Amino acid sequence: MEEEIKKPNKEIAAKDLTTCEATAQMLDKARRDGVEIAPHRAANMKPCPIGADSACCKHCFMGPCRLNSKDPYGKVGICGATIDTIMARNFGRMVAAGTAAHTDHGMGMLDLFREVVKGNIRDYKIKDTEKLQSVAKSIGIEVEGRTIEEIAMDLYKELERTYTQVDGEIPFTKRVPEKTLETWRKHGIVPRGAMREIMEMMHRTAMGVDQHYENITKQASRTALADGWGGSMVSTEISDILFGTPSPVAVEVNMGVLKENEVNIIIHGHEPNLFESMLASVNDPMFVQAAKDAGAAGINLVGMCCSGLEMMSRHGIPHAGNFSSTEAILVTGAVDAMAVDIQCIQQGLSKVADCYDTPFITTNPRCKIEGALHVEFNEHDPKSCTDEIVIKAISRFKNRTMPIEIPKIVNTGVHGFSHEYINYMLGGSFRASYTPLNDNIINGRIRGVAGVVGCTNPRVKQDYVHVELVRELIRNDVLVIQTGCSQIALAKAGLTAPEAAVLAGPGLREVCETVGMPPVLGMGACVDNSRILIAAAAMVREGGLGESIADLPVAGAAPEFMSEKAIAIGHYFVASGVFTVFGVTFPIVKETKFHKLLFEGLEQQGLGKWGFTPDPHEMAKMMIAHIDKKRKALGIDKARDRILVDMATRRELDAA
Ligand code: NFS
Ligand code: SF4
Repeated sequence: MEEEIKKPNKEIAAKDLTTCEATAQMLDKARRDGVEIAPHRAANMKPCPIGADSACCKHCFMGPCRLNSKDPYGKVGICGATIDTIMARNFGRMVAAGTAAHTDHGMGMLDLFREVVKGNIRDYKIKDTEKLQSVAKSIGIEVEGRTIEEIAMDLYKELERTYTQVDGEIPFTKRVPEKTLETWRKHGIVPRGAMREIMEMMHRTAMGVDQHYENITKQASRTALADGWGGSMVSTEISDILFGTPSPVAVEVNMGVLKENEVNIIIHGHEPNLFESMLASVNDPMFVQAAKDAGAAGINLVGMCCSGLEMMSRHGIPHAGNFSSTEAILVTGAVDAMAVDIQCIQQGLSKVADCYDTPFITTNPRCKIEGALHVEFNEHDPKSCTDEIVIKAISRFKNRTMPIEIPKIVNTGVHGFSHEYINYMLGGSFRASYTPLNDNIINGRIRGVAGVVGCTNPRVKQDYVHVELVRELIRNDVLVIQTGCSQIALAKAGLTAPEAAVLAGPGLREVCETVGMPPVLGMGACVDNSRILIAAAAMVREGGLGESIADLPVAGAAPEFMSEKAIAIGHYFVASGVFTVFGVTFPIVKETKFHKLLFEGLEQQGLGKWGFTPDPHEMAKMMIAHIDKKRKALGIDKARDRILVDMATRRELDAA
């Protein structure tokens, strides 16, 4: 029977679960050690087919109601809700959850900023005053002849509206290209304030409220935009102001960044403040000495997932791997402490850490995990938490009993391409601008720009879809910009190094070699997808590529997504005008009105649209076709064929 639960398949080879060699090595070791991690669990857990299609509703207890995705209009819920209503409500709630995650994080950054400006917190300070002024100016705050404190306080007050405002438009809508904003206004989807939009989304999707899929989708767009141009953007900008705007830096990535003879501390999560304080703690001479006294050569601080990406972009801190490697890395036995804050922290980590005697420490009151040690991080006294983590790590090092096996793989690449830096890199310091980028797109050297972002997911072979997709895109002269776990996948594949320019098509290669940049530009964490929005707005403003974001020859993808946050991000890109393709699975039944709305209708309204395919080559084809369609509409199309990466070239690329 199909429904029968499959027996654990012990034979599944690690190389079929991941293309990350280090993770594969640790998967094999975990198997030998009798330790179970996510890819093993995924092999033993069949996804619920009705949930996967979003054809079930549990919004009230007349149900839960399950509809048949094979015959979507054959049945309705007990209340009469149709498949379109049910799917739109589920989708809207995913957007609300993802938006809540990014905006709660962003609001936390803003709280920190306020306390720093008021002088109540002294462990952090405003590091990038230039960025402070430019962000303030971008939303109409007077900066001439005013003190940093005055500007900062005004900026705080203004940005607080992103969250709390009940009516009007959020501040960063001032950065949206005029025509895009006009389209939003026409459809009534300009966000008022994130709290209000999330609240209304939850209300409207409750039993017996909004039961028109088109109307629900409008609120989903409004909510998602409160993330992209709201919570996420505030988070990026405030983090830059407090901790510095990234500029390119060569960084080591992969599990080989762990050092057998040093105290290894991993920070995994999403908030840069914990990590910044960790950096201060590990550099404290007292702890450096304590580590030496314990027999270590030093303290080795490394990152994972998104806060790791922020730290690598700002400070060149090594990065040990993406989401699907977080449990696997503990299997090395070399991790002396793993501290986490919020988001994408798998509960399974606690058990794996236990198996390898690694202290696993939660730090945020929002995220406690059974079995983990909780050492609360308080911004008013940050070092008391981070010092304690260091002490725990040194003590574990001293008493190491576990055999250690560190995969000896390290990849070096260049990361930290903020929007500001791209401006400078292409335009030069005296004429910083997007003119060269736009020119190279118009003359066809660069065919278009693709944002490839998002998670890894144990339902698909780790990193494989990201890497195959990006290889084919750059081969076809599409410049790739990246964030999140995707960026780490490409870093491990060597594509974030300038030398990877040889893998690009002739036009993109020429541009990369002239500027000295890699064909794949890493922009940071998932909240830094807002940098991509700002870059897109700058391209429109620069001129020659249409009047709205929807006119640009650009496309986006999250090839291995797993998180609700990814759905929120996908939808704010779509609502901003970008064709966005997701892989793995798509939580919506085909051949329904709601599906048609997301995949076609929104584009007809002047927004972007969704796409789906689990296959990287098909994904590249869809994105390139879209880019070509936009080039044609702009009248800058030259006849050019899509180059398929065939087996022979692929072998060549692998050798390169
Ligand atoms: Ni983004 Fe970062 Fe990674 Fe996905 Fe999770 S770490 S916020 S959600 S899994 S990219
Ligand atoms: Fe079923 Fe309607 Fe209740 Fe949903 S809201 S569970 S479709 S009765």
